[in-house]
Amino acid sequence: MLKPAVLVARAIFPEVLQTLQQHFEVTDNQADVLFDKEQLALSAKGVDGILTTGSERVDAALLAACPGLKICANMAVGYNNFDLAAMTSAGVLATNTPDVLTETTADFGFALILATARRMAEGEHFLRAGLWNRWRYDMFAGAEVHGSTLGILGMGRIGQAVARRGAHGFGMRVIYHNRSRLDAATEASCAARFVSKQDLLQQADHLILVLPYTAESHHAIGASELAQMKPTATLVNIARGGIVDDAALAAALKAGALAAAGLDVFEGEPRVHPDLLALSNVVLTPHIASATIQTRRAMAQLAADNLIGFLLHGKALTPLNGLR
Ligand code: 8YV
Repeated sequence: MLKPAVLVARAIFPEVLQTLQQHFEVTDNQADVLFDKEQLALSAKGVDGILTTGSERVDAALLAACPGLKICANMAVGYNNFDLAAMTSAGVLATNTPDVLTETTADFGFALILATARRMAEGEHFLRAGLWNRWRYDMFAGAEVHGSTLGILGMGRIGQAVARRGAHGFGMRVIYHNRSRLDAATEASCAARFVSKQDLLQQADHLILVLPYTAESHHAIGASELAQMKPTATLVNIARGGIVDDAALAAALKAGALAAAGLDVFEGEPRVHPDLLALSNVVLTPHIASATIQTRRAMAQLAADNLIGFLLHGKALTPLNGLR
């Protein structure tokens, strides 16, 4: 019997690629060439499935160019690179990788909160530049994390994991805002209190963004939201670029309307707004919140298992759209 054909759009763990090769005719991209739209469509022509990452956009044009396509398995929990409506109407299954990255991503979110509040990047740059010649009482004095108010915008799995760290590990008062309020038992398990977005902005000492990027969440944090925050507050974004208006954030940081920011994601990444690069009160990391070897391997394996499950047995593990 002919094996189904699969495109693995980016380099992945060799052992996961080998598993896929046992089941499928695989076109790999271990050279990790970044395909443009045309190259992606060309490479995906005739395949039954694609293992995508956040870098590959699956839209109506790609779907039209690949009429035999049955599934796109995203190696990411976020799926704003998918036009889900177009995929559903083309009868193409979409899958993502929830759960396997929750705790790891929350760890990194917390690391960014700490690094931002405690000015770790600034201190390190200062030391490396050879500027450290004495102790001083207020040198890189930052904001308290333990016992302060943690604000969480977006309270899905990762938001809840951040809340648990804040409440149980750092004795923080945790408040959150989300499209829908959590049930009482879940709220109690992460000791978090639902508040309006306005209260969240006004009360948080440290605000972390953990919501999906959609048309609705585009620039959810812009100039007017930043203006409502405490001038001593910090902002951390581990969700998606585009949720924050990066130009407005840079302006607020420059004006002292906000103390500091920790950013793992950027509008138009891998480009970073030059005004952010020019600031010292920002911690900038290259979209690595899920990046531990174990977690990235689990994400790749889950994406592969979704391809195997669906193309060989008719059932994916973590589908995003119902097809029939
Ligand atoms: C991915 C992420 O590594 O899962 C997500 O949504 O942002 C990251 O964990 C990235 O999207 C590449 O696929």
